Amino acid sequence: MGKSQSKLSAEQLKELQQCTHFEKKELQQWYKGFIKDCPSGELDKPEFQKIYKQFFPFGDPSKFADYVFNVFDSNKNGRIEFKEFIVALSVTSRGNLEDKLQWAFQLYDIDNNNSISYDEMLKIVDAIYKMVGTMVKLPPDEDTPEKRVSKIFSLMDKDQNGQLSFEEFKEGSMKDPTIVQALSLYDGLV
Ligand SMILES: [Ca+2]
Ligand SMILES: [Ca+2]
Ligand SMILES: [Ca+2]
Repeated sequence: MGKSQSKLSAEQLKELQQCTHFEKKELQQWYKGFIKDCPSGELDKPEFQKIYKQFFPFGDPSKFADYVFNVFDSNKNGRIEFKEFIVALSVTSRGNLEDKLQWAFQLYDIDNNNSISYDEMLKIVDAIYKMVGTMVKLPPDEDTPEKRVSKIFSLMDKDQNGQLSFEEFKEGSMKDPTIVQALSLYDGLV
C-alpha cells in the first residue's frame, strides 16, 4: 500500500476482504480512522508505543508495544502499513481460537524458530508486568515474572525440554483457560 490515499480502491478492498474477517464497509471505516491517526499511511515504533501509553498511563508499555509491533510488521520493514494492521486486528478480534493462539505464539516466539524458550517467555511476561504496573494484584505464586513463567512451563512443557512447541502451547492453553485469558492481552488494545 505504501503512500496514503483517502479511500481504499476496489482492488485493495477485494484483497483485504480475502485476508480478513471484515466487510467492505468496516474496512473503509478502519482505513479512514487509520489514515486520520496516521496520515503517512504507516505506523512506526514510537507511534505504536504512544497508542499503548494511552491505555497504560501508569505503567511502561514501551517494551511490550515493541514486541507486538514485531508481530504486526509481518514483512519486517520496521513499519506497519494498513494491510498489516487490519490483518492482525482481524485475527485478534475475530479469529478462531486456533488463529488467536497462533498469533500469541508468534508474539512469544521472539526469534521466530517455532518454539518458545523460557527466556523468550520471560521477556514477554516481564514486559507485560512493566506495562500493567501495580494496577493488577497478583496471586503470590505469580507475583514475579519468573514465578509466572515457571508456572506456565510446568503446565505446558510436557516433554520438559525447556521449549514450548506450538502443540504444547495450544494444548496447555486449552486446558487452562486462565492462561488464554492472560494471553488475550490484545483485547481492545489494537
Ligand atoms: Ca511492514
Ligand atoms: Ca523461539
Ligand atoms: Ca517442550
